[in-house]
Amino acid sequence: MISVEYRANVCCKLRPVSARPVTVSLILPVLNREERLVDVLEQIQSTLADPGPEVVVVYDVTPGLLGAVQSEQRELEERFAIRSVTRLNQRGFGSALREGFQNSSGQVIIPVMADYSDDIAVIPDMLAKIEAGADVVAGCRYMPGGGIVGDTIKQRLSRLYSKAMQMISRLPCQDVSNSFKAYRREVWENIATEARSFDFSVEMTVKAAVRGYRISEVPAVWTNRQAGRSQFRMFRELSNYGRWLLYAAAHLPSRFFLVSITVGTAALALLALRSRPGRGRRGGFFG
Ligand SMILES: Nc1nc2c(ncn2[C@@H]2O[C@H](COP(=O)(O)OP(=O)(O)OP(=O)(O)O)[C@@H](O)[C@H]2O)c(=O)[nH]1
Ligand SMILES: [Mg+2]
Repeated sequence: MISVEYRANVCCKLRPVSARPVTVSLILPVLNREERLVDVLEQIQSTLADPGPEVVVVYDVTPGLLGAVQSEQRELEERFAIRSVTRLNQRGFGSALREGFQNSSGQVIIPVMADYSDDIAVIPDMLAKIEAGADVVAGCRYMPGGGIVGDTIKQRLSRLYSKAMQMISRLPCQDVSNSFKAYRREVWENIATEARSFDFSVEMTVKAAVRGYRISEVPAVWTNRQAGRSQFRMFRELSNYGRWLLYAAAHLPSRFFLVSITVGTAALALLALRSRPGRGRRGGFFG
């Protein structure tokens, strides 16, 4: 059974960064409960000017926890004027974000993790880039001013993934795997996405670049979760993330990738010719 509830409908405007204010929606995905969700909402409230952005929290809830989650929702809606979407028996980080995007109204949409890992103070910088013409602005951990607090093997693999993406494609983004990105609504409306899991933001960024949207970056510090349980399963995600590398290589190949493919293909062809039956007896291809 799938149940979707829509609660308080609040749309606010972020502090104008130019003469024409940009409306912003923050999408917070939550699997059952996140201990630090209140801290994130407090930080949003204190960092972003009054009136703040539209905040859409997308809960995926196991039926046994519905009662507890609903009372938390009522409290948070009253205290922070959030909008919450509740899905029963549904899962998936990507599908939760999609649900949130669909139920938001801001001109700029920004996924924010509910475990207090994203740097809310960076949002005005993201908006300034959008106003300067960018369509997607990535929070980047790998540029001066950015960083990771609480480095783990997963973070190192994530960095390696972003490096691999840069080597094989022309994607102008050093931190493609970070979910903390600002998207102009038009980008979301014009891109068909299919990722149901954590690779959603990679898909959005790669497809946006393929469609010619402008990608920009701002430094952001990402803090590893200090409470609760991670939902990220490394081996399950390998094929999810792998396919976007292939997609990027096919649609936005880098010069390095094209040269490597050409040289590799030529080397294989030479090897194949050398090992043709009869060649060896007559001295081989060069002999
Ligand atoms: N609605 C919904 N939210 C999810 C789902 N999976 C993860 N989330 C939320 O998405 C955010 C990121 O998930 P995490 O488990 O922290 O993933 P991660 O950041 O890669 O892992 P950590 O390194 O442990 O922080 C958190 O706010 C989760 O509650 C899901 O299936 N549905
Ligand atoms: Mg996390």
